[in-house]
Amino acid sequence: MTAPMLYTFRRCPYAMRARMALLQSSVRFQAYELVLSDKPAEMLLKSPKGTVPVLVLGGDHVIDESWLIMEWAFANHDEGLWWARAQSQENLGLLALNDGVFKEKLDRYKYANRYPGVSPSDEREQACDLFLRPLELRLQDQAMLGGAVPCATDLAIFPFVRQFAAVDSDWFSKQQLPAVQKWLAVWTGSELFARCMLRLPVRTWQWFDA
Ligand SMILES: N[C@@H](CCC(=O)N[C@@H](CS)C(=O)NCC(=O)O)C(=O)O
Repeated sequence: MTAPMLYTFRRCPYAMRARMALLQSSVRFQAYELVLSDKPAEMLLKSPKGTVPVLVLGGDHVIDESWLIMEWAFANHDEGLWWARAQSQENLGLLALNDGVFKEKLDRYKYANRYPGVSPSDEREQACDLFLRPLELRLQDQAMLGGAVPCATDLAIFPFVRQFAAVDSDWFSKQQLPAVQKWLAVWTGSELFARCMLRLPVRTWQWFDA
């Protein structure tokens, strides 16, 4: 098999989860760090919807949804059962909330200027009510979403919580979300995250040898 090739964007939380899953499952891959305003024609031919990440495998096999890239990665190698533990009803429910209402509120909070008439502080409050407080309750009982140990849901979700926290880190640090704050600090300080945030030159294929 030719090496998997990933079109990616370093700061995209969907691309982060894909890169971490590939690294965690020991898949050796090449990566193309693109410029969002100048997506390569070859990528758009393979995935016309134009979002990253896109994983190109041998032949015509293309996976252009981050969660499905994670599934493919863990199907390759998953000694720690990171994928299996992500399949519980609770974890799938959390993922749906993250990719749905939380992402929507995050965008309206972070990029408020793109949403005229929207109150960023209302969006932030709703994001807490609908997602971060339920997440807090889960994490008060267990260190990770996989239980005592991580799973694919942790990887899929924390890049979005990180983005939310970074909009106003001072405000975030003062919220009554101690378990979420601790969990986020563990992940942002992890070796896996550092490896996934490797800086690559743009518009060129490189081995992702983090
Ligand atoms: N459902 C997709 C969403 C991916 C997505 O929306 N990625 C953003 C970057 S964070 C993107 O490529 N947006 C297109 C653009 O900005 O042109 C997935 O999970 O892979």
